[in-house]
Amino acid sequence: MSLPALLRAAPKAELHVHIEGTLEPELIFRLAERNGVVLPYASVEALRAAYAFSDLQSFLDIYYAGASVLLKEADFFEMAWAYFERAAADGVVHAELFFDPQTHTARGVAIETVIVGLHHACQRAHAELGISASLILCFLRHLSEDEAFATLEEALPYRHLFIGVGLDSSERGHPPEKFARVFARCRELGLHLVAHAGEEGPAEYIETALDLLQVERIDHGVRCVDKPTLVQRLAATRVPLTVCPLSNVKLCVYPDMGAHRLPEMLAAGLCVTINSDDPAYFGGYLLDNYRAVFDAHPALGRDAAYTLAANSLEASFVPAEQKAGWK
Ligand code: ES4
Ligand code: ZN
Repeated sequence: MSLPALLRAAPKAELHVHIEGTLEPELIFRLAERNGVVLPYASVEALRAAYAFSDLQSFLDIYYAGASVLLKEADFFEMAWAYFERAAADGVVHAELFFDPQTHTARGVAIETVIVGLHHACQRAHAELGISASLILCFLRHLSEDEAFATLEEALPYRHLFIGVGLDSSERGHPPEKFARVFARCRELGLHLVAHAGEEGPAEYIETALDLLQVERIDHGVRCVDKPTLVQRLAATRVPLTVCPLSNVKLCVYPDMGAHRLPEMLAAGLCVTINSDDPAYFGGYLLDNYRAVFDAHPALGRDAAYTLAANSLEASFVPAEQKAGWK
């Protein structure tokens, strides 16, 4: 089997995808019209033309504007269903979706609307596409600890519909320790814990996410290469890193894919996984991310393809029995 065919055929898990980041411009415009939301862009083309980012914040401003069209349960369902159809075509067998409730509750959307709409899409993905899927609630780190606690409280009636919590949005200036007490509470509730760290922020944020938040995976984590002792620690403990190559290039973490440090992270024995982050904004879904990495790094071959796909299954939060079924 050729390498591109192998990349598609290998069973893969996607562990770092913001479901609001899968909203394609066409769906944004369709939902805006249906919901009577006025967008600050004249057309699909004008919106797409605005997708030129200089850093994380320049992206987040547009991403939050795009999410403003989501009002009804059916909107959340349609967005996630469109993602699952796309993921199935890429050979995704399991997906853990991030969602940002605070982006929606701030606009008066009930958290029930968000969670139930997404949950129905997860159920249908399992029934019709054979994809197992679960939800991870993310706290926006630019907001306060109190607001995170209030969001957690609102979400508790739906505790059975999400498996964990994460931390996303503007990283610099909002270190993990700001949410240490929120994460401690989530841990008591038996939730899985993850956090974005070391995307734009320093390697130290990865360490504080591990030590003070006690996260089980690091989202991005690419800045770990700045600190050899941290790389050794991550390799020894096999804490997974959910790396998002096209995102990193679009948000100027690296000047181009050839400069991405993924090959040396793999060589260091890290549990690296490949993910799409916000595929509608960054130019590709999961398989596009795999292809972009392998195209830019010809030294990566079939071994790397197997390792990356296997890492994604290993790093998922599915029960051990389900993992055994994938082997
Ligand atoms: C995000 Cl790329 C990225 N980083 C941090 N927070 C996010 N939310 C959506 N995409
Ligand atoms: Zn992300």
